[in-house]
Amino acid sequence: MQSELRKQLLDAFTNAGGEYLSGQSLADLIGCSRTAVWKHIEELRKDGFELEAVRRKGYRIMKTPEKVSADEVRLGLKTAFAGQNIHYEETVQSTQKIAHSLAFDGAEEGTVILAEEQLSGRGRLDRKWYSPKYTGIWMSVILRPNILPSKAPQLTLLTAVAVVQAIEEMTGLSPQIKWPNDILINGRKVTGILTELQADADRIISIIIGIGINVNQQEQDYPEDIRTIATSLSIEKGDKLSRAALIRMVLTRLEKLYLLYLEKGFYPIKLLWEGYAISIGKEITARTLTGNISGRALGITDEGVLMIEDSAGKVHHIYSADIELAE
Ligand code: BT5
Repeated sequence: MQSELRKQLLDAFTNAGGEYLSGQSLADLIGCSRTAVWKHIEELRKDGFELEAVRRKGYRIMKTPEKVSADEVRLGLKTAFAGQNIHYEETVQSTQKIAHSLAFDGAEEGTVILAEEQLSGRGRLDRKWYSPKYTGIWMSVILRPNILPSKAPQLTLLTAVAVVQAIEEMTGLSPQIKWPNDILINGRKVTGILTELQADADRIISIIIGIGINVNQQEQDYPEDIRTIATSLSIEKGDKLSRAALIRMVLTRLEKLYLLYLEKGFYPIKLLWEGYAISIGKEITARTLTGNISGRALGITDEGVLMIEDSAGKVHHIYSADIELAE
């Protein structure tokens, strides 16, 4: 919808203070047909506005969508750097893309890019991440750890622990982690993490951690191809949740674990991670770019690499894969 028309329409509803406005008066106001008004109303509904239509009375606004403002997130955020600088956008292609360019331009450590909606949210290997408006947390965090590029995957595992702890704290639910980057509740995916790097051969310049958390979606909000594999905190909890509060919890946990990691290395993170891991001791198949490996998941190494023991007793080290659990 053209933004000027949309603004006029929303202003009219705000000024009406909950009273009905007829289709004709709206049409006159914004200078278009009643059919066009109806189309604009449908667009607003798609964006989370609740608009009631009553015959012979017209339309009135019942509820505006819940946005997450950067100020609301910052309010009460007690971190030293994570989220102290928030770059907020309503609609983006991908928060990762923006994060890359801000990082390249020297954005400080802990800078967060937060969007209400992503038009081409990305997963690993160019897969899509479905990121509808006002329902989830779609954010990227810029970190600048002084570690070797080969250690970057550890930050994915660290972030998974931070998100699980935040979800536990907020909802009392018990999420589990499927190596390396999926967070599941009752076997369905509630969060995905994507770690990307800007690095020289032997030095990380910045690491960009993309976090996608499904918060307030309902089952019918998902496209069919992921309806049976995805869930949201609201579906699992039966309640709507404050995205701003959850973002604060994630950033607080993330900073704490990150500082621990910089001081003590990966080992303490590994111990925490194992406490939440779904696959350890189970029969799994790892689908890698070079083929599949099936066997029992032994755990992760001190570096964060997954170990699978096949039926011949050979232990494979897996650096990157999608994992399937045997039924
Ligand atoms: C991931 O990839 O799980 C990483 C997702 C990272 C998303 C964040 S949002 C903020 C930042 N900006 C971005 O553009 N991305 C990051 P992967 O393991 O490849 O999983 C992708 C698969 O998950 C897809 O192929 C679908 O099957 C499924 N999927 C897509 N959208 C989903 C959703 N909203 N909830 C659950 N599953 C989803």
